[in-house]
Amino acid sequence: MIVINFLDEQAKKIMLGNDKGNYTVPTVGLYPYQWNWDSAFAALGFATFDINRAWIELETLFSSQWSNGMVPHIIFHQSIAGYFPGPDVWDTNQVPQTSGISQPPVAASFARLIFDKDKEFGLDRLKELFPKFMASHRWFFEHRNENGMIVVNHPWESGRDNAPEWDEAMQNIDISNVGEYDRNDLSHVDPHMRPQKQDYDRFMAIVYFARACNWNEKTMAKNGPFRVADSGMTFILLRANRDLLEIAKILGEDGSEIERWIKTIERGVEQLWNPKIGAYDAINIRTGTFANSISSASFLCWYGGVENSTLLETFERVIKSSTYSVPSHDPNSEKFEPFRYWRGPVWGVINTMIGMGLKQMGHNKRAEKVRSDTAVLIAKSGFAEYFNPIDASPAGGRDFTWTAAIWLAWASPNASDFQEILGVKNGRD
Ligand code: 9WN
Repeated sequence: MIVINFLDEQAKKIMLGNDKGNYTVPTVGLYPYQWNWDSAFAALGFATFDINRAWIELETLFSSQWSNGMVPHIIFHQSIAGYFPGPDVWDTNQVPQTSGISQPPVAASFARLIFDKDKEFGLDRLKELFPKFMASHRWFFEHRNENGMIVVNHPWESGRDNAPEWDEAMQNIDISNVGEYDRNDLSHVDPHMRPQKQDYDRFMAIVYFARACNWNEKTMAKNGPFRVADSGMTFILLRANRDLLEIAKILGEDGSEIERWIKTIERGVEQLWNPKIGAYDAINIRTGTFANSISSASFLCWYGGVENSTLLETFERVIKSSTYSVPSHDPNSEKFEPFRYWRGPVWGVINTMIGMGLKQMGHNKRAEKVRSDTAVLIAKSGFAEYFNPIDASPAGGRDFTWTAAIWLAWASPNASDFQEILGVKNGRD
């Protein structure tokens, strides 16, 4: 218990250390700005000890929403030397400056949880945010919807930068005009834990294409160098819509548009099922081909409220191949790299969503394994950005906001509040 209380205190300290007043940076140095889904996780963490600060985090995030509804993936509140690509590279003409793509929309789901913690306090805050959540989800349906599958225009948009899901689509990107650039990430983190130059050249080629067409969504959808349907994004938006519908009911708002969105994705998601690998997969929209990649994004299906017994078998197999759950890529695949960013390591935030989903679908034992593995990783190796799934070593940035946040809200044995809100009473297993 002493260790747990110590870790609770550490987690709070990290969050407060990364707190810039009305937003939180993911970690000092490596990521000096506000990131979209990091902030939503931060809000969940703040809600365990400062509910007002939790709402402020979401409000700051949505104050940079574009007029078309998009919530950008990075908000450059102040100019800080040392992050590449910085605001001048994105050149999106926003105030404050922002990147030009989005990130997984977890905000509405977490706002619902934060509201449930203190309904009286949160009601006005939720009311103010509701139209902004609607505009953000509508943007996804207008600009990232391919037949009910949700696509990403850049691997960064998925939040899983260099996952093997993107390899095939990335290969086709022309990098002849990318030229030289200086990456700052490699001065903060060991290069063998980060995406490689071949990935970064392609990341930049997509940014330069989008910048050249002035971030025009129609042009990017039609001719952009990268457009891939992502099971992670699709399940996260499905879940976010279910939560938004509940929020609409709480506020007495019309939920019919949200109901239509839910039906659209429920149909769309079936196309992402790849029987060859027994998992939900990514599809390159340009070529129609599956990535043939079993990744932790597939296991977000329960979080999206979708049941699949074959996937449970795949999940069991993947979990058995790894000391700690849930590796971001199948350890049995030749592409598995236990230290390289999204090609194998465990991420606490993905585990949180997988654990929440498993629990809500009644898979209590599996949910508890994912939670306790996450807790052990943090207890052994601290609040790292991510972890080696075989030997638990810490990787990437340290003193990471979202790892601290999910510890407080979900992984810590003391995190009973959210576990009760999230849990189902009568699990099947
Ligand atoms: C690019 C901040 C972000 C996370 C992403 C993670 C990583 C950035 C990077 O860090 O991406 O957006 O420079 O690698 O992949 O999920 O939001 O923590």
